[in-house]
Order: sequence, then C-alpha cells, then structure tokens
Amino acid sequence: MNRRDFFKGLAISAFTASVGSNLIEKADAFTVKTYPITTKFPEKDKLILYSERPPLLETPRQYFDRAITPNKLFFVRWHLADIPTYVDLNSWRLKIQGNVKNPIEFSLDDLKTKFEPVSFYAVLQCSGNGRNFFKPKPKGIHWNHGAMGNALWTGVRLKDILNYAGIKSGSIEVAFDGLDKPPYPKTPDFIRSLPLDRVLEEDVILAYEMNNEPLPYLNGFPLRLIVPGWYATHWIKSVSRITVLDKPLKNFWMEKAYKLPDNDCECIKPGEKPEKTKTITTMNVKSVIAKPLDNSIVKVGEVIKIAGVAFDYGSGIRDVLLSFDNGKTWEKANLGTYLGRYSFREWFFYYKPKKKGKLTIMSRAINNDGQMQPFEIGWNPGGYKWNVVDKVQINIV
Ligand SMILES: Nc1nc2c(c(=O)[nH]1)N[C@H]1C(S)=C(S)[C@@H](COP(=O)(O)O)O[C@H]1N2
Ligand SMILES: [Mo]
Repeated sequence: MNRRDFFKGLAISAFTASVGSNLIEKADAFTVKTYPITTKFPEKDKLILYSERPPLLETPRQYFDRAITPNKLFFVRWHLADIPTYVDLNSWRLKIQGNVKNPIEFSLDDLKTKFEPVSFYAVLQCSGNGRNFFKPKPKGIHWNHGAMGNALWTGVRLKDILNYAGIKSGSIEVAFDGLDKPPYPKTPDFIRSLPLDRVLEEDVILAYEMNNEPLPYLNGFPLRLIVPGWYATHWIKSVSRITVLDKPLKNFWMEKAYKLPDNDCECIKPGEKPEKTKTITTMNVKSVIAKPLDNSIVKVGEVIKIAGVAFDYGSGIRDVLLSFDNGKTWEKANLGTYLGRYSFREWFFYYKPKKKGKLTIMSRAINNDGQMQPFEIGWNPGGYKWNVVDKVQINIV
C-alpha cells in the first residue's frame, strides 16, 4: 500500500470505534479502566486506543523491555483533529520568517544537502505520561506508562538553519507551527515557542528520519522538532513554519497549557489554584518495568527475566535498583548498552522466586546527578511529570 492511501479507510470510519478484540486488562498495578488495542492506524502496529480523532495511541508496557522503540509501536498524540495525512514533498517547504535578515524557504532536499546531518538517540515523553497514577486523577488523557518512546533521530541543527537566515538582534524566542489545523475556527492553532538560547544549542534539531526511516505521518512526517531532555510538548510535529520573535509568543498553548505550579515541589493540594505557574521543560529521572507484567503467574524456582528502561533529562542513568521486599533492600540491575545521555538505558535482572504467594517488584533509577525516583510525588493540576518508583505484582505458584 502506498503511503498516500494509508489514511483513506480511516477517514471514513473516523468516528466509529472499530477496534481489535484484545483488551488491556489491568495492564498494571494502578489501572482500573480498560482500553482497546487497535491495529488500524497507518504505519502502526498494536497500540492502546484512547481516541481516533485526534489519534491518541499508547505503547503497551511490555514493549519497554528494549532501548529502541520501533516506529510502528511508537505512541501518538495530536491535539487538533485536522492532522496531515498526505504531504507532497514537491511543494512542501519549510519557511523561516520573523526577526531574521533573510526570510527563506527550504525543500526537504535543501535541508538534507545544505546542512550537516546529525543523529542521536533521545526519549520523547508526553508531560502527562503516567497521569493515570495520580490520585485524584487530573483531567486529560489517562496515560499509563506508554506515552513515551526512544528513537534515533536524524536531521539538521536548528542553529545552522537560523544562522543561515541570519537572526536579527533583539530576538528572544522562536515559534514553531506544524501542518495540523484546528477543526473549528475558535480552536487555537497549536503553535509553541522556545527560548532562543535553548534553540541555539547543538542538540536541538529538525529531524527528517526516525530510526533510519522517514517519520511516520502520525509522528510528524516530514519534519519534526527534537528538543532532547525536554517534554514532548516542545517537539512540534510536521513543522512547516518557524518564526523568530522579539517578544514572547502569547496564545492559549503558551499561556494556559503545559504549566506547573511554580514552587519547590511543583505541586498543590487537589482543588487549590497555584499562585504562580511556569512552563514545563526538562524531564525527571524515571524507570519503568516492562516485564513481567502485573499479575503474571510465575513458578517457584523458575528463573524469570525482569526488564525495563530508565532515562532522565540528559545527565544519564547511573544505576537502576530493584527491590523484592517493598523497598527495604535494593539490588543493582544490569544495564544494557549506553546509547547516549538522552536515550533509554535498557536494564535487566534474572530472578528466581523462592516461595509461593504474591510478590511486588519495585524499580528505582538514579541519574548521574544523584537524583532518584521518589516514593511519592506531589499533585499538580496537569498530572505532569509522574516518576514515582515503579512496581508490578506477580503471583508465584
Ligand atoms: N504539530 C504538533 N506537534 C505536536 C503536538 C501536536 O498536537 N501538534 N503534540 C505534542 C505533544 S503534547 C506530544 S506528547 C507529542 C507526541 O508525539 P508523537 O505523536 O510523535 O508520539 O507531540 C508534540 N508535538
Ligand atoms: Mo503531550
């Protein structure tokens, strides 16, 4: 099937819930609600379905037993229902405008040939990943652990492109707009900005490849912004317009969305209003247990492999510790190959259950700055930044 035809069937049945027969049942310790698994999205395999329009698809937990998330299993999140489903690269252009000396347009080939390509692994994680575990549950999509993934991103430095256009003095921010559009005139378009100093760092790129392939449409074909170490809300998909600004961008997405309470714990009591807020930026340290799944049945004396991933904002993972006695004692997991400071770090541990009954397995990551996953996290209205010590419970028989 040609990439152009992928979305045809989907558009017709956009409002019908045609889903597979599998249900994620109690996918982990905290889940009560069940969501169906779907295979019907173009360029995607089995993912947990929260919505068809816009597509909201989560990667099932068991796929985090490996450092690299395949494109087909990579989660999907769009805010606006009118998403790009076909892009003609003959006419597609990236526009650089605003406070620059030479406003300019590039084709995808221009980008690939005029600028030095760079590649690195980096974790893309939604700010609301793990929102389902907060009590009470904040409003928003009740993601479990799977609104995250790690890929090899290849593209060009934003700094090279902006310097080519020539940044005028007085510039302070850069705004990014993708090809997705609001379905109704009063819905605000998804346009976000980043501070100029972050944009000019070496590691902020516009990627045209994900794991050595063109990006899937649902993950931002043909070009997406990569801001390693920062939450996914900054990683604008299908970028087509970049505007250099001499004053802060003011719109719904910058002023109201993706805000955290601006205090030490970044938290408030449920129901209260934060006095001040700030925009969410860097990710915190986190580990997730992929296998065994919650409620797995395991035989006494049979060795099982416990596996998962860990990551942070870019200091890198120092250790992943596991506990089999509710946090009294901890053992070091084996770490997989180092794939760069922004990548998932795979970890694994072989364990032989000695006695029958229920067993809780906990995982706790420590980064190179000495930060550790907490046992509890304060509540915030967005349900952002969940990174509590992970756990699964297995039945030993
Ligand atoms: N153009 C565009 N880019 C976007 C968004 C969007 O709605 N439109 N959502 C952001 C958010 S909140 C997330 S979590 C990620 C999701 O990326 P993915 O769909 O590739 O997993 O894209 C980000 N970039
Ligand atoms: Mo997100």
